[in-house]
Formats: sequence, C-alpha cells, structure tokens
Amino acid sequence: SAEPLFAALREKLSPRGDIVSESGRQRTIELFGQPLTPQQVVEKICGDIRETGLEALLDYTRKLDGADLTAETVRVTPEELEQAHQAAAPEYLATIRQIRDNIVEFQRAILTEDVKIVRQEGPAKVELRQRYLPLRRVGICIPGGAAAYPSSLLMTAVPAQTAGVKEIAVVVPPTKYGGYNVDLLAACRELGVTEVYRVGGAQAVAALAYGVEGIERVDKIVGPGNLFVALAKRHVFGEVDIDSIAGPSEVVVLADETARADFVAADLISQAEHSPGSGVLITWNPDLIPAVRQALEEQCARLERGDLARQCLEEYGALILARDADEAARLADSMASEHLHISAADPHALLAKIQNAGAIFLGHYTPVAMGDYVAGPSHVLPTGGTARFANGLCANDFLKRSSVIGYSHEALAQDADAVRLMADKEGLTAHRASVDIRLADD
Ligand code: HSO
Ligand code: ZN
Repeated sequence: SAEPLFAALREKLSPRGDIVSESGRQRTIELFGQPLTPQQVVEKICGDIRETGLEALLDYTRKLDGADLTAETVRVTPEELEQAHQAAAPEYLATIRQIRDNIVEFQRAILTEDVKIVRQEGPAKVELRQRYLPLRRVGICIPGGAAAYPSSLLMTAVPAQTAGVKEIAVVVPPTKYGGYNVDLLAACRELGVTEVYRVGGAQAVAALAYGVEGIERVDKIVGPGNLFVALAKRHVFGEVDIDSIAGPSEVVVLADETARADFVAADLISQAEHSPGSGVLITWNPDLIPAVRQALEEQCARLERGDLARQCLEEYGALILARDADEAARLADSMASEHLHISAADPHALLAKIQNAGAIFLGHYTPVAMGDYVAGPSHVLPTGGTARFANGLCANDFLKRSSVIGYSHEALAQDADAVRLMADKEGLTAHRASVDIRLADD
C-alpha cells in the first residue's frame, strides 16, 4: 500500500512536532539555552507574545528572522504598497485581476445563503432561520521563507473578500520572498489588502490570535506555513478559529492506458518541487511505470528545482502498479490525498469511485497547476490524509451562522407542554417557569 509513504512524509514534517525525526528520537532545537522540541518552542513563543505583546513580537522577529523592526516598520506602509504596485509589470497586475475574477466567480457561486422556514397554523407561528454573516476580521499567513507566494494570497484573501470579510490582516515573514517582495506587495495593493505585517512563524500567529499593540486580534487565522506556523495555529485554536493544520503538498496521479508518461512525470515533479512535497502514481498499465521513471529522470535533470523534487520523490514518492482500475481507485481513495489527478480518457468514471481527496483534477489537460494558480477553488487544501474528514478552504469558511428562532404567543402555547415535560425531566424548574409566566393570563 502507498499509505505508509505519505505517513512517512507526514511524520517527518508532522505538525504534531513530537515525531519529527526518522530515528524515532524527538528533534530538538537549541533556542533559549536549552534543547526544546518544536512544540515547546511554540508554546514559549505564544506565551511570551501573549504576555508582552509587541515587544516580544519584535524580539522574536530579531532573534528568529534576523530582522530589526520597530513599531513603525513592522507594518508595510501605504507608500510601500503604492511603490510596489507602481513597479509591477502591467501584465502581472492584469493576471492577478484575471485570477481574482475567476476566484470570485466560483466562490460567489458556492456561497451559502440564509435558510428560513415558517411553521404556521393560524395565528400560531414559528419562524426559524439559519443566518450567515461574514467574520469581522481575519488573519492570513503567507509563507515567505524559501519562495514568494502571491498565489496563496489570492487563494485566501479573495475567498474571504467574497464572503464579505471587511478586515483582512496579512502576516508574511520579513524576507525578500515575503514582506519585502514587491510582487507580493503589489498583489496585496491590487486586491485592496492594505494591512500587511512583516512578521512570520509562531510569533505572527500568536500576534494575530492575541493581538499586540498596533495589531488588533483577529477572529480566524488561515493560510499555509511551516511546522512552526502549523503548531502555533493548533496552539491558539479555541482562542480564535483556524482553517486547518497544513502539512507538505502531495498529489496522487491515477492514470489509465491513455496517460502520457511525460505528462504524469511533470505532475509528480510539480508537487515535489514544493520541497517538501511528494507524488504517487497509481496505474494498472505496466508499461507506464518504466516510462514515467525515465521521464522523471529527464525532467528532473533540466528543471531548476529538479534536484529538490528528485530528493522528495526518492524519499516519499512511489510508482504503484495496481491489478485493475477498481483496485487503483480504491488505493487512491484510501490515501485521501490533497490533490488527486485523474489522468484518464474517461475521468468521470473514475471520479465516481472516489470519496476522499482535497481537490480532484480531471483528464490529461488539467494539471494541478491550474488549480494552484487560476481555476477558482482555493489551493489551500487538506493534506496528509486529512481529506478523509477535512475540506479545502472556501468562501463559506469565512461565514459564521446563527440560528434565529421566533414564536408567536399562540405558538408558545402550542409547544409549552413539550417544554414543561422536558424541563421536569431535567429538573430545571426555571425553564418551565419562563414559559408558564407568559401563559399565566391566558
Ligand atoms: N500546490 C500548493 C499551492 C501552490 N502551488 C502555491 C504553487 N503555489 C498547495 O498544495
Ligand atoms: Zn503547487
């Protein structure tokens, strides 16, 4: 089974933070003059931010990111956003708008609407509603350690905006790929995201969760990040909402006899190049496996991040030969992968056999990159087998609901006995009295 492969990847980079070494020993980090597990590091950082606020935030940013920021420079100024926007190529900004429009179109179409029912018999009227309103204020983590991710800004901020979230605070590490990246800042400005802070890691998550001087706390924190971001999100959950605990990227390619080896290899490598990332091929066509292996070699040799991808694929990838289409689909389903690419002539037939996957890509002309960059559903997806129960981010994740209940006098009288009986069973006489007092004069 391919499951242990993803399990190994998950374990190595586990957001649990307690099983991160292959040797089975805990990986520790020398940080405060003592060896700490990532979990302990995150607890310490979050505790310090909670206690001393901005001072601790700037302190950790100096210590861990090597950036000497002040209360003034931690936030990207309107002038900096404007300059980045001015400097951006018109075709880049046009592409950002094109992608934004695609995201808005899809996210608006799936947006949940209020539901209302009325139970009525003459004057006895019960009005019931499920009301949805956007979260007031959301924090978005954008990675910036090893690469710039303006696409992740699009795939988080635009669904939030589509849901009607008014306040969006972006945190991004103080690096050339992050808070000083003109492409990212230009994209922020283009999308109307004006609150951007140059902080990352657990300290940024804690600042969003608890609030510090100059950064108001948020209601929900979303977006991808490294182990420390993931652990911090888990730590602050409950204080604020979070989207999910993201792990490394993965793809399962389910391929039939019509799949081209060079296409499949490109799909596996494009996930693995995220480094960490991985890809697994499952097919029932025995000829495809050696052909894909050869194509992987060729493509890794000429791609810029080919070496990184090869390493990841060697360690966590797999080329699996199944007995037939049914077995292949069952195996793919059991992996509950972040991305499932159905590289087949009749992808819908295989799609019908799949229950678990974060996002599913149909046919030979839908590489995962289409979903990563332009299609419309968010590329923030459940990883590490969690697609078994978790979902990709969407506009509805930025809504919260209240149930609304309204009884007329007559309807209260009709349902009163049910309340009386239940209140008696639970011994809650005040509950009963709150009904009786209203019907006393009837
Ligand atoms: N494949 C990543 C998203 C991404 N790809 C960002 C390119 N940029 C999510 O699993
Ligand atoms: Zn990607």
